[in-house]
Amino acid sequence: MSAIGVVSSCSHLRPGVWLLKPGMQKMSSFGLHTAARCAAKDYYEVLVLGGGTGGISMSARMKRKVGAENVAVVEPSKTHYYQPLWTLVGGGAKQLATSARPTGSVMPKGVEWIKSRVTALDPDKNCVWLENDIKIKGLPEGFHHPKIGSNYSVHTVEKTWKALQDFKEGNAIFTFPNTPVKCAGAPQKIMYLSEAYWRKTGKRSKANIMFNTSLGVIFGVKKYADALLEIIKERNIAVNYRRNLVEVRADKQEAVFENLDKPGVTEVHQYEMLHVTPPMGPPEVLINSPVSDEIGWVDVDKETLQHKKYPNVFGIGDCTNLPTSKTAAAVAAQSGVLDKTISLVMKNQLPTKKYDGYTSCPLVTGYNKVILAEFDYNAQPLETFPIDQSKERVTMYHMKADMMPFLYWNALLKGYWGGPAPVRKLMHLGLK
Ligand code: UQ1
Repeated sequence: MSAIGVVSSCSHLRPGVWLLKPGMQKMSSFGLHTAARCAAKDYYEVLVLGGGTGGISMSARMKRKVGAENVAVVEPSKTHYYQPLWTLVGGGAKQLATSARPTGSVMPKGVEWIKSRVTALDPDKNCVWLENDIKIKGLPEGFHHPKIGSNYSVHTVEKTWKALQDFKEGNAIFTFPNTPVKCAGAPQKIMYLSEAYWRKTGKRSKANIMFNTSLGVIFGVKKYADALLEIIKERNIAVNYRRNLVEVRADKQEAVFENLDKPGVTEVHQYEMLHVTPPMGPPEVLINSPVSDEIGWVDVDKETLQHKKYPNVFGIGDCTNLPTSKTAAAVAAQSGVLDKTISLVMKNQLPTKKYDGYTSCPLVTGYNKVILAEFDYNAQPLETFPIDQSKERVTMYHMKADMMPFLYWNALLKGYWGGPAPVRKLMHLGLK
């Protein structure tokens, strides 16, 4: 019996129910599950779990009591069955189809249908957890077809280069998902490289380049966003905001995007090349873990990196809920702070050194050009060099392509690179 109509409290003494969506999948891999799609709200006065007989009839009753906008039903099945008829179907007296109706058609009008599955209940906190089973339809299988790649997985990064070289004529689409990602600049860096490559090989006029992003802005720091928008204009690239990739039909070279401002409304684009940035999130082991926040990120103090509840636990890197962009440069700066924090905690002292959220994104805008974005928790530029880093520069390209790998292998991994703060101080004569 799938029809379990569990109805939460709707009295004024107890609050309603929160929906939690661990949602995404671990950073930088495809497959398994994601939660690209979310419910319209994450809180309902009445939440009905299961859209069977009990669930649907109770949602109709609760709609009359508290109003449709305050009721939601969690039900993964697309079809609702009138099961009593199955006696006759089994006996050959009725066709199975006569017992079936689309779930959407039995949902009371105005009540939200959350197309997901409940994985855990937390009645003490009035929370339910939803499954992360909404992946990009058609992936990762679609990667077996040519014309599609992703720089975000070791299995697909070389497919990007192949698709780029094989490009003949048509749409080149670059995506940004509806989740946090590792290095938020990377989804557009490959677009600028592609544009430059097609210019170099005489194919630029054959390419209609599109950046379809779930976000409402091109980049979170205004100084660099302004510079990028100039480049986008100059290079004749189309940006479509609030567009989330929900399906890839690789055999037909079609990509389907949902308009996040009009849930349920989709657009289909034919592509000659598609670069996918997959939805990302915390690793499975951290979801619902005692060290994690509601989403599944390790819950640490944003300045000391010490766990908020367990003083002998610390966090660094992509798995944490530090509200900054997830990059290797951020890890470098965090490693310096965390070293100090742990040293003091080991001596039973309080941590003193504070992480300012420093992160850096070398925005590759061509085969010899980089805008070196560096910023802090407040999305304010925090630049190492005393020059305008929002300009495209050849020197910064060499720093990214030639110097950074050396610094990474020989200094950061060996624990000798805690980020560029000392260089910045020197460059700014101690003023920054
Ligand atoms: C950095 O520290 C770092 O970590 C090694 C990176 O990752 C590869 C970077 O991309 C950048 C830009 C920095 C910052 C370093 C300087 C010298 C600005």
